[in-house]
Amino acid sequence: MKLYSAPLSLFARKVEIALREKGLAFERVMVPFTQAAGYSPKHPDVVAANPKRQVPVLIDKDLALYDSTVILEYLEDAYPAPPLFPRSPEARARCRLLDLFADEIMLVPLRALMHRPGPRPADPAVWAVQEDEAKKAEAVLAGHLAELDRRLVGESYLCGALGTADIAVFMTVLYSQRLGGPPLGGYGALAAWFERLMARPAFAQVAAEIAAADRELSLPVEGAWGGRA
Ligand SMILES: N[C@@H](CCC(=O)N[C@@H](CS)C(=O)NCC(=O)O)C(=O)O
Repeated sequence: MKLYSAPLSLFARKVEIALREKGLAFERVMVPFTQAAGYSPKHPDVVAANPKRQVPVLIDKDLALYDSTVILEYLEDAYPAPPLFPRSPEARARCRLLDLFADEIMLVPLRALMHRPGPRPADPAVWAVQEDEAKKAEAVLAGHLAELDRRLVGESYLCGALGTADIAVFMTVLYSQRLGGPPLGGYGALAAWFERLMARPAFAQVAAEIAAADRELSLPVEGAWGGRA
């Protein structure tokens, strides 16, 4: 298998965790990324395989797939052991909703923090407007973290056993932390879940590689990791 990923791609890193949790070998191709130019120029293989021109792209034999959620569902169908979804249709559907919650609901306020590691705009007024929006987004994220915390009280994982919902939500919680979102200190069950995942090599490797990529590519973010960055 070949995975087109990128150093700071939330969605491609989600696929990396799933591949490693399933014990699947893969060749990783890192596409170019800089904070100033983003994903430009696009990798030609990604453009050829994905009409959205985005990573992740996974090639398995003659199958070319894009979109992290579609890829994770394919991996589960094609390589069912160890499972990353529960068995019953109802439980599977609940887990898919959590994946969607991470990728589409939490992503909205997260996007409003994404200017922080990038180059400062020449006009300070532009930064001030971005930070106004970011402060509003932080309040929304705090609500999402509180909801996740409530769900995790008395639970080790979001869907019973470790699965794709944990992977997707882990990535958004990690990004919230690296972008100076609300510290996890106020959310005991969520913080314990985050540490539980960080103890797993697949999650720890992604977190360490993202931290290394930030040191190379990004400006320091004030308040990242609850001020411990
Ligand atoms: N819904 C897609 C989102 C993919 C996505 O946003 N990829 C970003 C990197 S994290 C990208 O390639 N952005 C470049 C662009 O949109 O031009 C997924 O789950 O894979």
